[in-house]
Amino acid sequence: MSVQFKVSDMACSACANTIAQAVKQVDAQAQVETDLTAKTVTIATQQPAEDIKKAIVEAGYTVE
Ligand SMILES: [Cu+2]
Repeated sequence: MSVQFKVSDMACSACANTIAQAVKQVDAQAQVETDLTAKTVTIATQQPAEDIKKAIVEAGYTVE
C-alpha cells in the first residue's frame, strides 16, 4: 500500500530526514520518498495511513 501526504512545512532535507525517521518508528520497513518541491511525502507501508500521519504530526509537522 502506498500513501501520500502533503506536508507544507517540510522545508529542507533535514525536515525530510526527520519525517522519514518518524515514519520508520511506525514501520521500519517503510519506503519513504520525499519531494521538497511539491512538499509531498510518499510512503509504501503495510501500516494504517492514520498511524503514519500521526507519527509525522508528532514529529512536529503539519499534514494536510
Ligand atoms: Cu528543514
